[in-house]
Amino acid sequence: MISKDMQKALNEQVNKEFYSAYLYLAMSAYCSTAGLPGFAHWMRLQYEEENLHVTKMYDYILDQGGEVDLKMIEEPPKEFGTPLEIFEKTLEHEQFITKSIHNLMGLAVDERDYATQAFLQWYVTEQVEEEANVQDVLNPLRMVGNDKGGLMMIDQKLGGRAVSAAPAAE
Ligand code: OFO
Repeated sequence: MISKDMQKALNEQVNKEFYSAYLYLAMSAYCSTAGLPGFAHWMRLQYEEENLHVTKMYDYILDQGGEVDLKMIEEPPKEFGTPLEIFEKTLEHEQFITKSIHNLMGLAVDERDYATQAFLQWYVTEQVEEEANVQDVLNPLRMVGNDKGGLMMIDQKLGGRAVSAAPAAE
């Protein structure tokens, strides 16, 4: 069982994870149109990961006898600028999501809701990986600057990103 406050906070996080998925899908479309198939592939996989983040939390709310409350998803931007700007925005977004997960964890601690703390630990760890994955792309992007050859090499590398393991079973 979860409190009403926790139910509301988890539903708000579901909405943020949906927005993340939407944002990455918009970024993927933008990169495809810009002739950057590797970047588009990376963003598309990110979109799929976000859908997993949504459904994992959705299932938890239901498993705890709570009510799922799906709100309207904000429209993502259509323009994202250069590859470097895209990844700077991505890091900013993931840092925002990390903060949001930490606030949720703070609520679970305040409420002495041990089940939700255990559940959220997966997201805390996942956010470390999310930010590190973005940094791994951001660093070479900062190095190559506007050099077309360098950008093409990074695009090729991102095209090889493999699907990451599904979230561990509960
Ligand atoms: Fe769901 O972690 Fe990214 O946003």
